[in-house]
Amino acid sequence: DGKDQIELATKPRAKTQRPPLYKVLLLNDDFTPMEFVVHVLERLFNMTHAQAIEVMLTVHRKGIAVVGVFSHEIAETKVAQVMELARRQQHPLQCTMEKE
Ligand code: TYC
Repeated sequence: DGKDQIELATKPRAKTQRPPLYKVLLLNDDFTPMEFVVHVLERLFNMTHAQAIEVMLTVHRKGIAVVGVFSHEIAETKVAQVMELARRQQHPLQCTMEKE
């Protein structure tokens, strides 16, 4: 019947390409207030207050943590937004991105 032909005609040639994802990482420092970091996580990463506290404390204890995973463009925007909020308040908070 025609079913085999349809399957042959639509057989994928190679693994489907997915756009690479990027981890957005927040770095600890000794000066940025905990409340500011919590605010940034709530505001830019759509975390609840409880989630934001938990992630902030992970960064504080471990030195670094992933705060989200995004497409390259969104990750770049998030990093720029974190850095801009920190700069405006003169906090040394650092945020970076890394291919997953
Ligand atoms: N270590 C900072 C303090 O004790 C708090 C902090 C947490 C700073 C997370 C940055 O990404 C950070 N005030």
